[in-house]
Amino acid sequence: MKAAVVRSNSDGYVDIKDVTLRPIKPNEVLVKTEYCGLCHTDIHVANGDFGEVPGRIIGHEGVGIVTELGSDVTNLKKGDRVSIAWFYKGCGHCEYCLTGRETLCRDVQNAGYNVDGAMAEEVIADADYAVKVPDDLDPIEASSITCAGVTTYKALKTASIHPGEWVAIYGVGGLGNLAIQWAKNVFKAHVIAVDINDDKLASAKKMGADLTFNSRTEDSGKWIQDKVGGAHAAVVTAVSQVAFDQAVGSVRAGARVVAVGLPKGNMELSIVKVVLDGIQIAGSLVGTRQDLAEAFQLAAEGAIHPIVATRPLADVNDIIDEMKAGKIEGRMVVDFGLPLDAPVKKEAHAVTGR
Ligand code: 8ID
Ligand code: ZN
Repeated sequence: MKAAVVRSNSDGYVDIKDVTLRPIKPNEVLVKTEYCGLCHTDIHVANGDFGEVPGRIIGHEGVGIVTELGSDVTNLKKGDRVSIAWFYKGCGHCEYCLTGRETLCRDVQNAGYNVDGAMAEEVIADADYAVKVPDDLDPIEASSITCAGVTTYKALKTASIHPGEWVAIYGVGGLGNLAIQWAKNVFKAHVIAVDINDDKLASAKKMGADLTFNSRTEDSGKWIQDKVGGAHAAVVTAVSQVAFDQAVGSVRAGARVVAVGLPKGNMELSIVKVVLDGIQIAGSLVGTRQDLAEAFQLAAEGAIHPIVATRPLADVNDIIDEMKAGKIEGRMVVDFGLPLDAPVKKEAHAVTGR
């Protein structure tokens, strides 16, 4: 079967190779992939940003159909649609797994990083960890929710945002477009979207952002302070260190700054501001199986609609280039039903702003 694997020199791209998966274990299922979105984290992995993993199959926004069941599997059946997320499996025994913080498990396995992922025609999943996709949710949209959606849903929970408060969303990419929709439609917040690209900000408006700001040449922090007296929370999905610094500058006293994006480098924090203004800084990592089930259900009910377009697997390195250049609106999703070299189809599958 065809799979996108990290190159031996970790140059940020992948090779499409023929790969044979090992046999499934008693607790596992074999999944025929239907769709897999390309997340910016896949680029970090292909680049060796978290440690080099040559030969690893990337992909953690996977959705597909169960085709084989291990002998011990009782919770899934053939034909079920399941997701393959970055949180692939925890140990199930540690303090994190036992206290609703399973993504922090010290023995965690992550799809497309330390176990093979879903940017492939087939993928092995652990039956206890493969969250089912509701029947009434579009599987292409579901792929985006498997990482971008659940991550931003969890980040907004972490931001403890209340109805009517201002939240600044930094970065309007695959994650950010969903952060805006969750913030508006589910958390009932007022949203300021910040990006360095006007096309992304136009998209943010369509998603319902109340205010938008291009921070390419001006400091968004100061602008947000002047405009609304500072945000009650900021969620930073931008792949840029400077965005984190601006986010800290954008919030009012008592606010939360939630770090989600993974650029290299350090955040600059004024100790005096953090202490005197009581600012909370929190990292937020994807979401638990329960978070993902909630995000799927809310999306199935129409609370959010990821902006997605489908492409053939052969385009995967082009998608990487387009993502690095900031040219993608929402998410590009590989459709494994398309022939490997199908003509490029870039139009958006669903665009809904409220
Ligand atoms: O669990 C997690 N914490 C998690 C889960 C999934 C993804 C973290 N991530 C990380 C990814 O690894 C990546 O570092 O979140 C980051 C964003 O992922 P993405 O949304 O998939 O990337 P994208 O589609 O390329 O969007 C990035 C956006 O950031 C903007 C870009 O214009 C783009 O719209 N941006 C950049 I680059 N610099 C900016 C700046 N200085 C900026 N926006 C505002 N200010
Ligand atoms: Zn991701």
